[in-house]
Amino acid sequence: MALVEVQVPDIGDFDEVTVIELMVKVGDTVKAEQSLITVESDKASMEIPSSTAGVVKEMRVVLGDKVKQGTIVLVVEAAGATTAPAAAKATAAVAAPAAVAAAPVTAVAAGPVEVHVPDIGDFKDVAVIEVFVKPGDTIKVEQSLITVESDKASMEIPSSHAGVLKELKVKVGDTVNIGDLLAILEGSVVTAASPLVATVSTPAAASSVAVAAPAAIATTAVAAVAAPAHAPGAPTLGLPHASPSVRKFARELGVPLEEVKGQGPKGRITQGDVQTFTKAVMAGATQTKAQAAKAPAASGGDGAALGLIPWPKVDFAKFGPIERKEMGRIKKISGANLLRNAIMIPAVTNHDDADITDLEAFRVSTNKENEKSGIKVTMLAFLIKACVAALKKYPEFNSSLDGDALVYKNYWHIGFAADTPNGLMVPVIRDCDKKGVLQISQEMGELAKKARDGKLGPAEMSGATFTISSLGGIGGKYFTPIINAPEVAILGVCKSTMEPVWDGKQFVPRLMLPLSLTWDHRVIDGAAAARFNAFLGQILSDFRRVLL
Ligand code: CAO
Repeated sequence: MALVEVQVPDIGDFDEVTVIELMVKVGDTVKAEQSLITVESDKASMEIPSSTAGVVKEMRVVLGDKVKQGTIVLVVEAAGATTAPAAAKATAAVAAPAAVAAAPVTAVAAGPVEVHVPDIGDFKDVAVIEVFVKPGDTIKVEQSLITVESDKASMEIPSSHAGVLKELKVKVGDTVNIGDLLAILEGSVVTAASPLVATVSTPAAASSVAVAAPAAIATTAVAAVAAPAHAPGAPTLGLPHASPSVRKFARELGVPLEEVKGQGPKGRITQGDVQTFTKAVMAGATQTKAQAAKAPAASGGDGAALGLIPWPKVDFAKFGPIERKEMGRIKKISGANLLRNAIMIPAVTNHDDADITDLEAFRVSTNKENEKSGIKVTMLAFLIKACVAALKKYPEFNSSLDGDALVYKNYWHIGFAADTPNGLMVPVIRDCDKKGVLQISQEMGELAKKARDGKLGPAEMSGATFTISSLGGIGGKYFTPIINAPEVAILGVCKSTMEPVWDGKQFVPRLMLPLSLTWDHRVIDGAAAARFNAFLGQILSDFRRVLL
């Protein structure tokens, strides 16, 4: 079997182009005309196909290399007589539209002027993949109107005239050919001088190894010249920086390329980037903008994104007088977060009671002693200290999920839910392990006031490792708080009540505090949750244990 050197074919006027993507590697089996590398000039990107079928034995170029016609790309061990015949190469290979010198603008005309697809070389039935302009736009000579794309290259089609766009004759998805009417301009129409200089090249003589890539561009009498698309590093009007085959691949999968982060040179989007994005969407790790738009809003949305039946639409006015009020900003934001957390976290709640008889007595006496200081020691402050002790003993409750890994945090910042006129807010007290109950009580008072006054900054609401939601001052027995992602657990506290508790000999009155611990079952098991609650109960019933 013969070793064949595959060279860069005739790529028109492109002197030296940069290799920006390697699409094959040593050991790969390639077909004749399969794309091997992508090269890029300052104006265009194009794929270089193989002249022959076989197995890649040696790569002769690396990313960043400058290549030109005749540069050996790689060596293939040819699989029999599979070299593409010259004729086939001539039509299939990359036709790089020739660069054309800018024409001086001279004539001024008035009235409607038609703009047609110029000579775009061997490209037939190329798809319009982007439209840059709309009726009413003022167009300059050589301003790009649309981008067209074949399976191997893409290019922008500029306007041959200046003026105001009256009518656009194509849309995304149409296919166009040389001479097709693109647009009608009117107003002060400036015409590019004719003739423009265009390169005419003949198909390269097909040798047994080289790919003939004719840049067969005939000079057109007047007007526009196809300017290859995608200046590297400066994608035009938001067009993603990617090769035609990658964009085709993305379109086939329905991937919105503008949302894919390019990891290639100069941020270029590679096929691997599209695959990574697709995997992330399938795994639910990310959403496309369209999915996000469809996702249920704070109010519940329509549930379509979850495959649910539509949300019931009821004309409430039919049944009685109504008043419609838009929800406030905070309610909308917290609503959307709560909904996501409720749906995405496999949450379980354990309920338990803690005997806080002695602790409450201590709290009341401390407050009496400290009356003059102005700082009121709250039950919530004791709960925070008790939780820090439990979080230290059971560190997974102070962790967060990051993909398949758990991030254990060696700091203990505790959030507490605060009911404000604008809605629920969660201020965060930092480094609770280093602070005493008095300091925590004081900070909590200040933060709760700020929350109610709408003065809480984002920094004061971020970084929590665990949250406590206390309804103790209001009432209730137990509830099921929703975890504040990316935390993995939350403690709900309700109103303590005097209850008869059996001490082994008799019922005694004890002040019992209802605790509801919601935990993420992906991270925490039921037994651990029960242990956490039991430990918390022990601390609250005898706070000296915090010191242990
Ligand atoms: N059991 C019985 N009484 C309790 C109690 C409990 N667990 N916790 C507090 N109390 C009592 C206090 O003793 C105090 O009574 P006095 O006024 O007679 O002294 C009163 O309730 C107020 O308590 P506090 O000043 O200590 O305030 P707090 O710690 O209860 O609340 C804060 C502070 C910010 C948590 C609260 O104002 C708040 O916003 N709570 C609502 C939180 C919320 O909305 N959670 C739900 C989130 S999920 O939707």
